[in-house]
Amino acid sequence: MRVDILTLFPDMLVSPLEHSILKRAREAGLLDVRAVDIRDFTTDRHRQADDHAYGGGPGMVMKPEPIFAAVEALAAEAPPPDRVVLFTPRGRRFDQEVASELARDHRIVLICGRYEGVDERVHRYLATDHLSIGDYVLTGGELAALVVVDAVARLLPGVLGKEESALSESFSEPLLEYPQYTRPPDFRGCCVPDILLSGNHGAVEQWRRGQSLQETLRLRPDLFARHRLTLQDQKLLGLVPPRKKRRK
Ligand code: 6GU
Repeated sequence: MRVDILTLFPDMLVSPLEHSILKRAREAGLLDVRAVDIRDFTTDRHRQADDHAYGGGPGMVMKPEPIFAAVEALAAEAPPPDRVVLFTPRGRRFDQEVASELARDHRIVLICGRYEGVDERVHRYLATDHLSIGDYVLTGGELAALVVVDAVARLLPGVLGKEESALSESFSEPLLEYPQYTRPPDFRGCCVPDILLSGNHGAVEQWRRGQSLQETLRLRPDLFARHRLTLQDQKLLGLVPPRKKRRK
């Protein structure tokens, strides 16, 4: 998948892409992320990419011309982008479902706005999608773009190893992950649950499922409400009484 990220601060994007799984994905040719400096598409001597807002008010607004020019230059390369995403607090909330949608694309262009704003014509006539990563205000879209690239990259075929991708299955359901432990079995008196040391794989699976359900119910009742409980889930939560032994 190819991702072009348009920004006034290309250096902000470098380090997060140079570590761990994203680094490996890029080296394997599964992910091609490029930072594009919007300023390179200005035509004036001062390379001016923002200007005062018409009508007054504080802060600068990102000018439309260099952003349009950058997207048009990129769109001339094949394959054409599947979408042009503008990061804005006004956008659709990014979540796992949006990540899965984006992961099906071959090529996307991401535009990072600075928080004071982007000329409305970019919103209306250039962007095909508008995304926000949550209800808080960032200084710009760069961190949001990195969040999206990270969440999308791990869904691309081959990016996660076999063991890691098994973990990703559980996220296709809106449930929180179960608690994980590693050695030592006793750390400052806090012990790993016996069941995990038992070697009984079936019992471990059930315990994990029960923990996922309980923790989701306790910490994220909103997520829990979206989850369809199986009969097995209801039993693990103690919602179904155990079947009475039939009397002979
Ligand atoms: Cl995409 N941009 C800005 N400036 N703030 C945000 C955001 C985006 N998502 C959440 N807050």
